[in-house]
Amino acid sequence: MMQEKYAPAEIEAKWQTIWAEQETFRLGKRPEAPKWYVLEMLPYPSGALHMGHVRNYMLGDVIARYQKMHGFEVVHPMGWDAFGLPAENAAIKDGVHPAKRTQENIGTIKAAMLALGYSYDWELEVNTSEPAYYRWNQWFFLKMREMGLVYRRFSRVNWCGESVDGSHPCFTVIANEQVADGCCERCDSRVVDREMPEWAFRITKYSQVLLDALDDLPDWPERIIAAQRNWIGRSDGAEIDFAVAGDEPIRVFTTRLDTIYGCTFVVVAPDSRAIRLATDAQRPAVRAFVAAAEAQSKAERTAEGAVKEGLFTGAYAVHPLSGARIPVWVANFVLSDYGTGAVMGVPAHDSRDFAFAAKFDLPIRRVVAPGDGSTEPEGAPYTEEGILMDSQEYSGKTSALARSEIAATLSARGQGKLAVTWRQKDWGFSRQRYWGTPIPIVYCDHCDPSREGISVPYEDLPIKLPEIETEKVLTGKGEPPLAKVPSWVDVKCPRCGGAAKREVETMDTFVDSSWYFARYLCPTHDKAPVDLAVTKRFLPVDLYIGGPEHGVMHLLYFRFWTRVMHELGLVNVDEPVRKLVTQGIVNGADGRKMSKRWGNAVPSTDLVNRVGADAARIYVLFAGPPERDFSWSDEQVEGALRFLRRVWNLARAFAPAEGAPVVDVDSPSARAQELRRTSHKTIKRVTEAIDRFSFNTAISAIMEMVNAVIAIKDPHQPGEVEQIQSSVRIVSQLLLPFAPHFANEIAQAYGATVPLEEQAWPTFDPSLVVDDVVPYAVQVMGKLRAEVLAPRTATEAEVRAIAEGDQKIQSALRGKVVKRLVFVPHRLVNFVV
Ligand code: ANZ
Ligand code: ZN
Repeated sequence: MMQEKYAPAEIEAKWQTIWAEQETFRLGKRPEAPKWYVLEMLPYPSGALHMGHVRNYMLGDVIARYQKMHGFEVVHPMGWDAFGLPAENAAIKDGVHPAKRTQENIGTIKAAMLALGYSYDWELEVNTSEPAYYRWNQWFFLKMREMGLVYRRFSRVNWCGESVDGSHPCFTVIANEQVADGCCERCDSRVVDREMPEWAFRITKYSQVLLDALDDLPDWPERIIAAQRNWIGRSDGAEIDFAVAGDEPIRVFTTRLDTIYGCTFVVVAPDSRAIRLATDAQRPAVRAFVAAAEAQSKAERTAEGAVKEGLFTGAYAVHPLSGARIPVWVANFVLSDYGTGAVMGVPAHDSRDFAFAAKFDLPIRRVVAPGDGSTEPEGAPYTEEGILMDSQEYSGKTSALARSEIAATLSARGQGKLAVTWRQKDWGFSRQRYWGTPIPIVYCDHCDPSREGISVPYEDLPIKLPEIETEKVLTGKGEPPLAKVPSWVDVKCPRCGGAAKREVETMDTFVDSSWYFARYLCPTHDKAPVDLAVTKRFLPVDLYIGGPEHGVMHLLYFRFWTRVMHELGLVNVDEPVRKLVTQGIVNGADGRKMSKRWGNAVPSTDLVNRVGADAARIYVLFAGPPERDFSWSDEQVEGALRFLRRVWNLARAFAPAEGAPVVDVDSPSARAQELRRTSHKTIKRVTEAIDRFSFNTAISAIMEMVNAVIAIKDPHQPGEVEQIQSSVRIVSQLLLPFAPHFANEIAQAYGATVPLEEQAWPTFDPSLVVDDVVPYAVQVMGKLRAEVLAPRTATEAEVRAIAEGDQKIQSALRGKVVKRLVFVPHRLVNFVV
């Protein structure tokens, strides 16, 4: 018996209990079945789950349940990206230990997830801040150091460390992407460049393979592929030398070797070389210029529209082909860490050089003309390729030909060669923070005077974060927090046993999220990070869902790490993810991105308490296509609840008596037949919509079907009640991925004995889904026995097959031999026996 009123709280608690007790979502129940791995980006456990998260996880949940109903062994895990800055910054403010806060937040979020009915296998749960997890980060570090993929370098980094208007700086290195307008995205403090030692992964060793493999990811969004391609940034060009009296030649990188005769100046980056190159007269000015440029962060210097500052060094270089004397300048737009840190200035053909030449009154020399003979406008650079002019023996040749011939000439003279430059840099991963994975390194003045760092032996792992007195250690001032814990810092050297010091830096949390997808598959394995026997069965991830903001860094690190794991024999795939879906942003009712910051976040618990999980789920999916942004609307939430109530009332009105058998009615009425067709068409539409990730149209198709059922107001003709019951059953199956508690409750009232997740996804009868159909009278020896519907385009054989499928015709033909068939298109068939 279904209750009179739809009561989500009761039903939802009931089914959540059943799923838990029956371990409905436990991995490993279908050892023979093909696998399907659905992964959602693991959350950072901040205060509450808001609707942006809810939608992200819903997209995965729909597919997980849908694929389970298709018979797959579904992997659907969840875990916590538990290390990181926010918990530590909060600790600096209020003294609550990050571990404590993180644990509380996880409890809150997990409860919110359970209340939403997500189909996770919680046995797979991973928490990256636990030693059982991060010890493997340390293990990877050691292995990768042996492989030559980890090294220590000095580099210019973005340092978040200058308070602005009372902001609290993060006092750590941050990535370029976390800098906005020269400030830290997290805390709004000013970001400055700092020269300091850091640990780095040699990800650039994989630049080419990571680039090439993008071609084999047809199911990734085009814009993510483009973003990765651009980030890796392979640039094909040449390096050429401009001789300088009394110094090393200046080597420049150019992609336009064909414009070399148009070079009227050379520009070097503002660093020590510029100071060295400068003439004595110019040196003080150059030194001041370099100092000023260094005070600017890289982000500021290269921002589009940034003012082009420059200064003549007083030095001259020799043009490698023409022998001309070329002035050497220093300018802020030349980066010391791209290409060779120097460029040849060709103002006639490069916009930036043009602006520079205009500002400093440098000569402009045209050497490439459009190939079609058109004249290019005066007062602007011509940046396309074309035909060379005023370029000695290369004049008249195309840009492409000239490039290869010039490269050959220069290379024969030892003055240049073809070269490739990459935008991608190695991944600096050391952070000056407490709440992260300790780097397993020890410094011993005795064994390691140059401070390369001595690797901690594997058997000493994990190097656990020390217990701390939060207020004393997490101060947000001075040295890295771990340096303030003497009992932890002071160790014995693993080589000589003498007094030594631990590395006090911790790892970037992007390390944690680079391999968690594999750890989910064997979260308690303790021989290695993961077990090949298991990863072999379940990788790659079939579907990965997350925010587009992770399109570059996380997803590149993730791809890089997978290759390293393959080399280490831990997995047997090169690419971690087959299909990637990036979701749009959920905005608050005010149209701004939903966030604590704007006070417009709707916590999922508020919504679930008000309308129930199923209505909340329907709402977030119905609001729009996954990849599109949408704005919160209370009205639409109510609409979702009203829809479920309508279905509830319908199902209750026609619920079969307990134990009532399913009956097939002989001659269903035309209305019943039409409803049957509508139901099958809906199965088809919903199935195809889910396959396309068009969950909103899937739900609207179900809504239309429900309307069609309700439209039969007084079902009294043969087969109508039965068909309505059958349609309600179909509705329950189709609703399962979207409103699983609700769907299961109805299915149970209609006789289901196991959860719908364990049942098969409904299939449709192809003959029932054709739109353009005509009724055929079916006769046996001239006597009308039945009426069937056949597609208007059906052939005689197809109509015959449909007629023979009808029960009444089957019994009329039983024991008889059909001699002939009379076929009148669009009218009748007559069996002559
Ligand atoms: C001469 C030239 C002539 C250039 C011309 C372009 C057009 P991508 O494609 O991004 O790799 N460049 C080289 N190193 C640089 C550095 N460290 N900082 C700033 N700019 C640098 O761009 C390559 C081009 O960017 C190079 O080709 C160089 O300018 C400049 F008509 O050389 B070109
Ligand atoms: Zn030592």
